[in-house]
Amino acid sequence: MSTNTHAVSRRSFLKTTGALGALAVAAGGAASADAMFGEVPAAFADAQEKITWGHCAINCPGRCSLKFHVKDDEVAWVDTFTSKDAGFDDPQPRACLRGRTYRRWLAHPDRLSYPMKRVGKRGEGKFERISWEEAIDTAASKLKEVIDTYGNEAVYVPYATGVSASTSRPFNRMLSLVGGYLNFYNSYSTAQISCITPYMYGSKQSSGSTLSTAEDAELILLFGSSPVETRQGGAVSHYDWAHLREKTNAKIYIIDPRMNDSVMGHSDTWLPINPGTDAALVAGIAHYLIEHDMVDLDFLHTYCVGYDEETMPEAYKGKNLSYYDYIMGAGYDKVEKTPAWAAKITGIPVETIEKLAYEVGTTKPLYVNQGWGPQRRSNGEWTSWAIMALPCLVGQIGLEGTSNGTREGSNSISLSSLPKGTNPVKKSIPCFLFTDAIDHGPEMTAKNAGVKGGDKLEVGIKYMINYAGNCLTNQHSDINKAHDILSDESKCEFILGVDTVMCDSLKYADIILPDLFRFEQVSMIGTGGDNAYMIAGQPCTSPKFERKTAYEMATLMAEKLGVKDEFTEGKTEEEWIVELYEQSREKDPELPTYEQAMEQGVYVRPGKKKVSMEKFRTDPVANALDTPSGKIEIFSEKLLQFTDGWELQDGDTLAGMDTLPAIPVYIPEWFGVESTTEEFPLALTGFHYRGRIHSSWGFIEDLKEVNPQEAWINPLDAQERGISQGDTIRVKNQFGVIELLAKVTPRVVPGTVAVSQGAWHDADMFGDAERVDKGGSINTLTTQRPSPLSKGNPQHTNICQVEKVSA
Ligand SMILES: Nc1nc2c(c(=O)[nH]1)N[C@H]1C(S)=C(S)[C@@H](COP(=O)(O)OP(=O)(O)OC[C@H]3O[C@@H](n4cnc5c(=O)[nH]c(N)nc54)[C@H](O)[C@@H]3O)O[C@H]1N2
Ligand SMILES: Nc1nc2c(c(=O)[nH]1)N[C@H]1C(S)=C(S)[C@@H](COP(=O)(O)OP(=O)(O)OC[C@H]3O[C@@H](n4cnc5c(=O)[nH]c(N)nc54)[C@H](O)[C@@H]3O)O[C@H]1N2
Ligand code: SF4
Ligand SMILES: [Mo]
Repeated sequence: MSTNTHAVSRRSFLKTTGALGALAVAAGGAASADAMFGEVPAAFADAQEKITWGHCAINCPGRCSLKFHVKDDEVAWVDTFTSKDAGFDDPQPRACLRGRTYRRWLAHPDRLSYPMKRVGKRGEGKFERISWEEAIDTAASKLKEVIDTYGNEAVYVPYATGVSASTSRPFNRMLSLVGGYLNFYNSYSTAQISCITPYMYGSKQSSGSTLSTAEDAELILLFGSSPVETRQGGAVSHYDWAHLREKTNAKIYIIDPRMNDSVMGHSDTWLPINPGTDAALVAGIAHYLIEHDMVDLDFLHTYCVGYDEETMPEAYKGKNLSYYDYIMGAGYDKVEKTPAWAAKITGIPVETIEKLAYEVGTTKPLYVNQGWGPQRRSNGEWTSWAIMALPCLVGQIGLEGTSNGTREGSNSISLSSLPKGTNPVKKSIPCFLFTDAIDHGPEMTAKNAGVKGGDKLEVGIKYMINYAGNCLTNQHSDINKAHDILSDESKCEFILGVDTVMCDSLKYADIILPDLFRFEQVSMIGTGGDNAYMIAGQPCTSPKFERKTAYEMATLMAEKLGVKDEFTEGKTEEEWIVELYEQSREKDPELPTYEQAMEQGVYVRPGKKKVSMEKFRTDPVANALDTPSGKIEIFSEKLLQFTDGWELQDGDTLAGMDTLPAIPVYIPEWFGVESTTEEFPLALTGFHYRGRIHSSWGFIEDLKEVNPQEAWINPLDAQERGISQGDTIRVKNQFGVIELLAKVTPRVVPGTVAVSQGAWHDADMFGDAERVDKGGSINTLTTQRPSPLSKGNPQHTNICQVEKVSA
């Protein structure tokens, strides 16, 4: 493999000349159109083709390269970077089906083309075209009014992930210049694991070893991770996973309530587990290891705190608070965590747990990895902590072929981003609690809602700029409740929505601005898996209709608010990109020049095997972690101190405790396999689907045909309910009802239904009392109650009932 030796002849870009610059002309044409996505429209047949490069900017680690074949200033078809472009076989940031269907989105009849104002009720979706002048004027004057009335703490930019690029946060920058906005912390992706990892490993060890490291492993355990589905694209973990399996002889176990697609194509073992119970599985394994003398005591005593009495912090000695005491039944709930105990909870037979435990105890190197499914749950902080504790029990940390139990690490190219400016507002909320902050902000405190930077909120959220996100409803939880909060105009008084299509969240906007995709403007992004790469792109066509870039929109607002010069610093977006890129090159001089980068489109850098915590393993004193003890903390005193005095709800902690556990225990979920009810007797778990990235592409009919929205249900549960494959069914619970197709399959554990997240919510919110969601969005059924420690979204934790829709 070499670094960008690929020929550039097919796209020898002209020197960039702003919005319309960089056109490459090439022969070729209609015959090469991808049959799957339709013929090149007849109108283009004779036109000369130009090719431009761009990147996928959706929240998918692929960030793939897209190749636009453009005729008469219209995109005729889209494909991707291939070995022909590269001049080498791999790695190639090739786009998946979704990326290759972009033409379906960018030219869709529902694509937003003009600024609009709302003329119906919030959520009704009735809008009228207005001028840019009116749109910006309204958005700016409302902002001023809210700031004057309530202060800047009432202004908020919700979590939203539809655009990743080096200049993708212009609205935050604009707001910083007019007094600021309420911050958020956490993400919807990793709230629980990102919160717990620093307690255990310190703040600098958040990622695991690269997948390439696992080539040296003898045993590989993946907990709730599916690189083939969630790391798609030609140059990230999907690719790395496929290659790893060609190279390794290791035994691989994938532990998941669902037989995910990453299990396929290798003699892997799927261990079906009840959702939300991984910490119980780990506890059962720990018990076996202890009983059979397979625990690495040297490692635990040298590198860790809290495994047993010997390494408990002074103040906590003699109280049976160690992990060992939890496992052996001397402390906490006083239950011995035998494999038989774990079997009942996890649904995994006791012999299987014992066999797995034996293998864990005897096979080295052991590579333990977890995805983020196990942590996006009500007990996710402790689940992810327990999974991380597993390799520690057998000393499989910091050595060749091992990982630290977190998600795989990567090699990536990091680019400097548009400075967000200094936000004068210091307070911050967990992003998942924004609907609470709209509904009852002044009741939210540090101790009941994780408010940071102050003891409490003074005011609720009154003004939002929702840019490139569908998290107001569709991707947030309990859509019915979110609707009730957002549709009340006395609560959040103004919502500005910026998108490319009328997603469900945008129906709640008061003013809508139509955005250009990143491949309709100059853009750059870096990413990577085992290998690192960067993609630079030029506009594929001129801007159509009245669409503008987000940078232009924020500039217009800044101008209205009298801070244009401070906002732009006299620069166009492209000038910013050039300047930021030069900053990146100063830090990383191997990067090509800007001109080269634009010419090449794709820059690839072969990555290195990275073993997490290698230095710490070699010398734990010289390379102490930045935890309070400098060691791995299996018991965290800091967690106890931080959460002292917190208000907890029933089920947040172990029965009988009034504090949060400071070791990785199994806490039964509030809505889980141990808390189903007669009314809702099944667990309901979610996953990220290959048909969409969240809700993105969720309205593209061709993709819906390939990837229908289905509820996975085990034949045992289906039979009981008279449900057959392909039936239309209703899944319901205390929060709502969704309608979708049944996928009757042994690929999901009995007693649990699995529904992919991100389907487009489709309910009559005004006429239908039941608000049946015929789009099948799982967030009609999820709760807004946050997980106890991180205050994150526990969106995989639900219970339900399923019934066939009568004919
Ligand atoms: N139940 C459940 N819910 C979940 C999850 C789960 O596992 N289960 N996962 C959560 C996670 S991890 C995440 S990250 C969130 C993601 O939630 P979101 O950040 O809301 O992601 P998307 O649904 O992809 O929405 C992205 C929006 O950006 C728009 N967009 C795309 N390209 C552009 C562009 O160029 N410009 C503009 N202005 N807009 C654009 C799309 O049309 C879409 O409306 O969802 C969370 N929600
Ligand atoms: N195709 C596609 N790719 C994506 C996305 C997408 O929407 N679609 N979203 C992107 C984003 S923003 C993110 S954050 C990541 C999300 O990446 P992840 O969070 O890792 O993805 P999930 O599908 O939520 O979970 C991974 C697996 O965990 C399983 N799982 C759920 N609960 C449990 C549990 O309690 N125990 C165990 N052992 N397994 C469990 C699920 O069945 C699933 O197979 O993916 C990214 N990639
Ligand atoms: S959705 Fe992901 S895998 Fe598909 S083209 Fe975009 S970045 Fe690549
Ligand atoms: Mo995410």
